[in-house]
Amino acid sequence: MALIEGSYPVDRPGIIAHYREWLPVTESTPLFSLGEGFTPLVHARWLGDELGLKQLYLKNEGQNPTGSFKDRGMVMAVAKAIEEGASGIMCASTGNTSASAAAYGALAGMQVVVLIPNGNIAIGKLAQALHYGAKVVAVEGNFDDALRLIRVLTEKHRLTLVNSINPLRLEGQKTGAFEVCDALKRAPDYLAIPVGNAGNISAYWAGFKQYRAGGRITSTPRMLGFEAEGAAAIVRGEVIADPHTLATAIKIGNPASWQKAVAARDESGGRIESVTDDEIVAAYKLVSRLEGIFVEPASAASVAGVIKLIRAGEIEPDATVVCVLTGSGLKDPDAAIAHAASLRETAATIEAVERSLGWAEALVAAGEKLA
Ligand code: AN7
Repeated sequence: MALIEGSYPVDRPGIIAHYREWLPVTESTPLFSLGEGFTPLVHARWLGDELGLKQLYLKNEGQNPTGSFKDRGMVMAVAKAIEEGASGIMCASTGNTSASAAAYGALAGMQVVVLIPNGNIAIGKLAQALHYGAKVVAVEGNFDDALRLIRVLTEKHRLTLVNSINPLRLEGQKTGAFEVCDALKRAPDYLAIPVGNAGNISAYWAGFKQYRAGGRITSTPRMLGFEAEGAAAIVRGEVIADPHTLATAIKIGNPASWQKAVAARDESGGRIESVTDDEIVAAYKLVSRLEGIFVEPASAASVAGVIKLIRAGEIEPDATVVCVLTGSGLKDPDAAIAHAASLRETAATIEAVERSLGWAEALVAAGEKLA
């Protein structure tokens, strides 16, 4: 198999090299990598105790090279684009896809063009796309408008479309399911995941089915997908013209992989439900405070959904549950600061710092007690 003429990590395989027998890889597919995949599956004891779940695991996809799960799909899509001699790639994005496309496009030496909904992507993602050197076009419209334009522009200008409607994206992303099973030595009972375009839930389901067919696992999990309430097209059964949620990554009113997600739900005996922004924020804070894992708001939808189902008695306490945490909290510092305690600003003196922490009063009170 050909190795790309260029840079790659020498100390770890990429997902293409590691899972090549399960992927559409040929002799001329470059073993192309930024070191994506092999993210931690954390046995979440503190959060599990809080929820009454002994076997709760968090798949921390924020540890991918650009800080989201998109890297698994992008490495595959870009490797195949190289193999096919493409000159450039293009996508519409709520942010993470654009960051990932820009990074892998830079590594491949390709032209990258991304369309984003103006004013509606987290600042870290925008910084990444620009910094990696993509041409970033901010359109007056939402993600669904941008995706509509991309379908036409990629045809017209013969660029490779790298949104998750490109099946190679899902091929790469299914390796997340392989890793979960490899780590647990079995399939979990439930796999909870945020849903935006519904590509990732479809990819994980494809991965579980393939691993079962290949004899690596004997059962498959129930797939639990969670949309944000203001963008819950699949739950409501209709396209949402003006979706809204603070979780901008999943602010999508017409999911591209809608039918695949419904099939994943039905074939697995699972469900697709919605969570409110308040439920997302509560889970967002809980994951960082209890487990030390900083995620972006959209990623917390999987945990918010599990909390909701546990409280409703719909998940058994002895079940093995995996929540996919899709992206890093560093992507969206504005959301993080808006939902955290406020900063304590003081003069640079011992007394001022103690006062700001409430320690001065505590010392005075202790002194009074002694007196
Ligand atoms: C952190 O970047 O759609 O259901 O354009 O960034 O497969 O769409 C991002 C989606 C979940 C939803 N969590 O995954 C994009 C984009 C995070 C995300 C999703 C996204 P899909």
